Parts: sequence; structure tokens; C-alpha cells
Amino acid sequence: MGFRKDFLWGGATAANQCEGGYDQGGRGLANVDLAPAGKDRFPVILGEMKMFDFDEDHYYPAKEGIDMYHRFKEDIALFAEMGFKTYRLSIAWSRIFPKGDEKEPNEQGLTFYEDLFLECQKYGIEPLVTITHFDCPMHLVEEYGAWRNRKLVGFYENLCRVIFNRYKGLVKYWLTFNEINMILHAPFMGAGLYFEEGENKEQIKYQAAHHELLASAIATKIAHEVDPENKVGCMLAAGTNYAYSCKPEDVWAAKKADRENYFFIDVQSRGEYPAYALKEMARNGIEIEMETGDAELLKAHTVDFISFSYYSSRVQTTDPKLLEQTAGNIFASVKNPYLEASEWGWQIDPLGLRVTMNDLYDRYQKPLFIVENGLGAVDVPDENGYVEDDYRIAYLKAHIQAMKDAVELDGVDLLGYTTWGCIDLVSAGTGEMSKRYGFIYVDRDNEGNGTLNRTKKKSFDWYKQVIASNGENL
Ligand code: P53
Repeated sequence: MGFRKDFLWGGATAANQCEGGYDQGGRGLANVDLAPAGKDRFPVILGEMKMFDFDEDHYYPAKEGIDMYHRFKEDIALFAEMGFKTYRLSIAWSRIFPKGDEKEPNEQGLTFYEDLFLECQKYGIEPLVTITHFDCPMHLVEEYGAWRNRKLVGFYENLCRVIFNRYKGLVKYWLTFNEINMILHAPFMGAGLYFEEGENKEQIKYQAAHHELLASAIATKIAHEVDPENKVGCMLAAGTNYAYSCKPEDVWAAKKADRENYFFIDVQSRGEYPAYALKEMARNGIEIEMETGDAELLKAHTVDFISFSYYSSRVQTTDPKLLEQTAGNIFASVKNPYLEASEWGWQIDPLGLRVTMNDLYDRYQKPLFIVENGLGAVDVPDENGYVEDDYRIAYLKAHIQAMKDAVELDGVDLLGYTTWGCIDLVSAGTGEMSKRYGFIYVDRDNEGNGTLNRTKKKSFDWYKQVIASNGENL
């Protein structure tokens, strides 16, 4: 029993949070480059403060990231040393199509990822590739309004055709959009959406979501055509919503919050807009423009597996007093009095992972893949530069145990598990380096100082034996 023999253990990163080299190899500027560290980050990623170019007053951590652009060989060697079976990474769209609307791709960008995949192959590491992890070329933002424009579907399709053909035989596992539901919560970071005063944000977000859902179905179609071996997944920022109390109104609030997320996966996995969403949109005056053939595409090209990130469960209530005490995350939730929280206020709930897995598996009956999970914490290296991150080990151990229970005791079909930020990288939410998730410490601070040297933490050796024992020794 236990995990499947071919269980894909590994770690996950995203291009914009680790590569750096923002202007190298012919790469074009992207929305994600322009999210500054500091207090303006939030208004920028929400699409409320216009930041279409760098300025002198801000620090932009994505410009250099952790310089993986130049150090990927060293980093992949360390992943291999831990025994990774898979490595989840994302492709920076603007490396392949610097502006996004070109006819021909940028060869330097294609070569970069080819080298990276070959490096993985050398160690028998299966790449798991996120086609877009929040990034959108700035030219598409400025000229077309990003995903609000249906033309993006075609540009994304070109990107997919190029990478599926070029990396055929090197990559088999693909995710179309990272945390597709992020479009509702951080629309500039998630989908390049910037709003002018007075615009109807909800209308724009849901229209843009339709374009992404369509693009995702088209990508799935092409992936299967190019190589029947290809497996395509959707990706949800998951975490079941609990009702704060058994008051029916609280239960209803929790159900509604869950559906706001399930909406995306219902389309990607079941192939059609769910009735509850159509009703809700109609009530809110949201009208999605669809073209003939859209519904058929969505229905015909559903995903092969369901992937998701899980950091925490969430709590909903209708009690106005409780609503004031929100937990510290982009996703609205009140504090759960039964749970401890991380230094950033993210509540820690291993059993919630089992609950979430069961909810998703019950609903979709497709294999699951946990592609992000982990603890963002401050690490303090000792005089020898060693980090004893027992807190991280404890977090991961409890979550792996819960996922094992979901597999062994509940019968959930799970393909693999990749921890978030297996090497320290820039935080998406805050832009900080000090919010670290890695098994590998990177010497770099919030202002961009440091040698960028890599050092193994205590969790490195711990995770290595977890993988070696296929999850038996936690
Ligand atoms: P950070 C919340 C806020 C921002 C991004 O987040 C998020 C979430 C959590 O659901 O999504 C993912 O870096 C995302 C990663 C991100 C990770 O969570 O704010 O896919 O890019 O780094 C962790 O601690």
C-alpha cells in the first residue's frame, strides 16, 4: 500500500520568482517583472496602481530573482541529490515570444528551456511544466489589455504549439494556468489585468477568465494532438472553506466561497459552465461573450488530472464581528481559532489537506497532483551558514502524513507531490526573500544583497530520505 511506485516526488518553482535574467537572451518585459517589493506591491498586483515600467523609487525583486537563469545546472544537481523524480517549473512566456504577438519564437528562449529539460533528463527527473505562472508579456498588456482581450487566446495557442512541438519527448506533464482562480484576487499579477477608474472589474475578470478557460481547452487539445503521451492538468489555489459555525448561513457562505474556486475547475474538468455560476453571474449583471464553438471546445478537451496548491484551509462566516479578524492571505478568510499560524499569518492545517483532497477527488474523479505546499518562514543560518529548519520539517511531515491518509485510508488517486519553493525564491505575495520555503538556502536578502550562494538546510537531508523511502520514513 502507500504511494504508487511511480509517485512523483519533487519540488516546484516559477520562472518569475527565481530565474532573473529579465532582459537576457532576448526576453521581453512581463507583468510579473513590474511587481515591486514594499507597500506598493499590493495595489500593483491588484491592478489598481499602474506600473507599466520600472521606476527609480522601487525595488523589483524579479529582475534578478535568485539568478537561476545562470545557475540552473547547479540547482538541478542539488534537486537530483535529494532524489527528485519531478521538478515543476514554469516557462516565461516573454522568453519564447518577447512581445507575445510575434509570428516566430525567440530561438534563444527556446534553447534555454531545452537545455534545462536536458539537464533534468540527465538525472531522470520528469519536468512538470506550468505554461504560464502568472506571467504575461507587457506588450500584450499594453496593446491588448491582456486577458480581457480574446486575441490573447490565439497568442497563447501559438505559444503552446511552439513549446509542445519543440519539447516533444522531453516534457510530458503540463499545467495550463497556475492558480487560475488568482485572476479574481490579484488580477494584474494573475492575468495582466489593469483597471481604469470606473471600469466594471467583475465583468472584466470573468470575461478574461473565459478567455483563459478557452485557451486552456485549446492547449489541452493541441497537447494531445502533438503527443498522445502528453498529460495536461488544471491548477487551482485550493483549500476547502469551513463554516465558522453550524449556523446554516455560515455553511452557505462556505459553500459559496468553495464554488467561487470550483467554478474554474468545473469548466476545465467537467467541460461546461456550472449552473450555479451562470445564475450568480446573471444576478450580478455579468455577461460573458462567447462565440459559436466555445462550448464545444470546452466540452471536448477537458484536463487529464487536477493539480492544486494547498497552504491552508479557509473559514467563512456571516458574523460581522468575526469578519474583521481576517487571516493573512490574498484569499479572504476569517481566523480559525483551532489553528496555529505561520509568521505571515497563514494558518496551518494538515488535516485540511486531506479534506481538500477528498473534496476534489469526490467532485472530479480524476487523479490529483499536489503541486505546491510548504511553509514560508524566516531562516537564520548559524555561524557555519547552516539552517536547522525543524519547523519546516514538522510542517511538511504533517502534511505528507495527511496526504498519505487521503491515499491509503480514503483511496484518493494521487500522482505526485511537489513542495513549493524547493529552493528559496522571491515571495509572490510580498516580494520578500525572507519568506523562505526551500530545502536549499539562498544567500540573498529583501533588498537584493548577498552572494546568491546555495547551502543545504537540515530539511534537505530529511526530504531526501522521505523520497528514498517513498514516503514511509517521515
Ligand atoms: P507566497 C497567495 C498569495 C500569492 C500567491 O505564496 C499565492 C498564494 C497562495 O495560494 O499562490 C502561490 O510566495 C503561487 C506561488 C507563490 C506561493 O503560492 O506569497 O502559485 O507563486 O509563491 C506562495 O508566500
